[in-house]
Amino acid sequence: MFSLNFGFPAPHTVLRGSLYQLTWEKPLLMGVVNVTPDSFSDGGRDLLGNLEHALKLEDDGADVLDIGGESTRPGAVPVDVETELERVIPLIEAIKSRSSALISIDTRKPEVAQAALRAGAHLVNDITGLTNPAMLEVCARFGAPAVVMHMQGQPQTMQRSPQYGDVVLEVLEFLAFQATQALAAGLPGVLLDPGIGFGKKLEHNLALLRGLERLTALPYPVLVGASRKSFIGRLTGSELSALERDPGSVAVHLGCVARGAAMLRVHNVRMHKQALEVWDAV
Ligand code: HH2
Repeated sequence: MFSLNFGFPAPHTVLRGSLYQLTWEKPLLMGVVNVTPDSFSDGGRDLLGNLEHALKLEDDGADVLDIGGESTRPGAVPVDVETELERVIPLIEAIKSRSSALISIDTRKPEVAQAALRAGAHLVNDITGLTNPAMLEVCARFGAPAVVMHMQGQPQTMQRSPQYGDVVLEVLEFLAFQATQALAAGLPGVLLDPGIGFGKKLEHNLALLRGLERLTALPYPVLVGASRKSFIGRLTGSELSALERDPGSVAVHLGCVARGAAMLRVHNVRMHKQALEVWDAV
């Protein structure tokens, strides 16, 4: 167990769905499974390849598998509901037939969230922060908790000129408000996510990471997803490819755990698992 010196709060329940409860004594790992042809760092596998990838992430120590059928990288072209459903539902069904892993559906579309929950997903990861009332309604109806993420703008244009006064305060106020709305709508729980790289320049990402304690002081578990994001390359002053950014991702995420993060959304689960175990031990 991490000591309080690392700013790690007492164990508590991170997720409580209608049929399960995930308690948090150590930081949890959410493994990214992109069922897309155009994600910024991976994707492009067929159904069997995605199933093998998901099961490997579970084997590597993922506590939750995050299945996404639409890339939301800066400039990404949106996909329609049918396409997204065709990508994610067969995979969720295949995972359910082979494993009892907790499954998260990474979508901003209520129709996709609903079909995924019906197919057995356990929680909804909404990059639009539950701003769509239909998404709130779906989550409440299925008794599903949700990740509430902050984004300024839309993926296609969000990196053109993001503007903030006090970025930490603005993100915090948005997340706290959306969390209250979600609980009032009947969701059993939420995780808050500052949305690293979603309508944020390098300075905004850094301010949010350095000021994460202001978010983790709120009475909700916090998730951070900095894995392989481009600001990591920028910090090293070199043009690292996405796959070369794993060591920087681990460094960022350990800093987040030190500031009280409860869950990390990562591509390389194995590397993060080892880093967390060793850091815990020393
Ligand atoms: N980042 C991405 C996608 N979904 N969800 C949450 N809650 N937090 C994040 O930081 C986050 C997210 C982008 O990463 P990835 O899924 O690997 O890329 P792409 O959107 O290109 O598929």
